[in-house]
Amino acid sequence: MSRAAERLRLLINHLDRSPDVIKAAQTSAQTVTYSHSPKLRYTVDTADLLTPEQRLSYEKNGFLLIKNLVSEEDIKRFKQEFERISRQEVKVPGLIVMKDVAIVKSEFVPDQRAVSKLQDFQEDPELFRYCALPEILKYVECFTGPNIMAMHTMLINKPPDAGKKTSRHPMHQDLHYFPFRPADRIVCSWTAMEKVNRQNGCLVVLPGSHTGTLQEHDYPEWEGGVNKMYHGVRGYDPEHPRVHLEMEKGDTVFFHPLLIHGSGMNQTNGFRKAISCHYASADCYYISVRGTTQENIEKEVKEIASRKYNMEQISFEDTWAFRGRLVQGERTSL
Ligand SMILES: O=C(O)CCC(=O)C(=O)O
Repeated sequence: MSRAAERLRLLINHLDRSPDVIKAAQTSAQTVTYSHSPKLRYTVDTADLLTPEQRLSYEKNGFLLIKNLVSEEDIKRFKQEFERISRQEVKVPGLIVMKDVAIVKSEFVPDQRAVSKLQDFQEDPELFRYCALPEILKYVECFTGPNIMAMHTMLINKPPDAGKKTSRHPMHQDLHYFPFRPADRIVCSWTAMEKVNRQNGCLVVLPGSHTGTLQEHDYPEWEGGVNKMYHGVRGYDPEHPRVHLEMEKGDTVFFHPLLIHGSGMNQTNGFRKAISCHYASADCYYISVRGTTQENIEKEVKEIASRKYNMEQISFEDTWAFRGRLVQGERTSL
């Protein structure tokens, strides 16, 4: 047994005997505490990369923040590619270029200021390099196992809020968007492309919410308007403790698809950029969402996809199967 595995075994034995409160790995935002012994369900760290504290922290809280993971040079290249796409110098098949509702309603701005999000950049080799970075994949494998699919890609350019609070991202669970399971073998990596803090709208998470079930989601009733596809979770406990993930450029947070999270308003004059990818084990399988709370997002995605690809009949599963790309191991199922 490796030293890390041995430490983990000792730590768990210790926890099994003692109900005492212990401290978990510290995030940049705050320290989270434990009060009972965990079962290792959310991690599959076969390579023993995670320290026992990191592993237990993810099990308990549903997220893990790794500081300084992506290099300055890579982030610079992702920014440059984002700018080229925004200036329409590069055409990327399948890419969705989104604009903030407040900006759509104002005058036309022909550059990156108009773009609030790039989604589905799997056909852009420069941006897609993010999803295959070895430093990211080695952590992803701790949650998905060795066969890894990059299922969903985004570069978020949160704009300065125009006064309508539309730059907020409502609290949600990413699993709402996914017709594949098991949830525990799916993980998101989200890398800050600059310093993110409460002023420019960092991520905010509800630690431990990943141990719950998938909740009903819909558009929130916000006076200033809501961005397309930004569904919010209905009826979560507003008293649940929150963690604001303040991060430096290159810091990366990995989180579970049931973790309730969102992001605040950007109250600065600058744009807040982050790049992210949702990964799933290639051994995951598709499910039918008929009769479930996910029917509303299925309908919306199918409508967008059939307009975009000019196909009358397209299944929810197909919209995922042709966007997914293998980044490690074998494409066994998805
Ligand atoms: O980057 C953000 O502001 C939030 C991103 C997010 O949670 C999402 O797109 O699902």
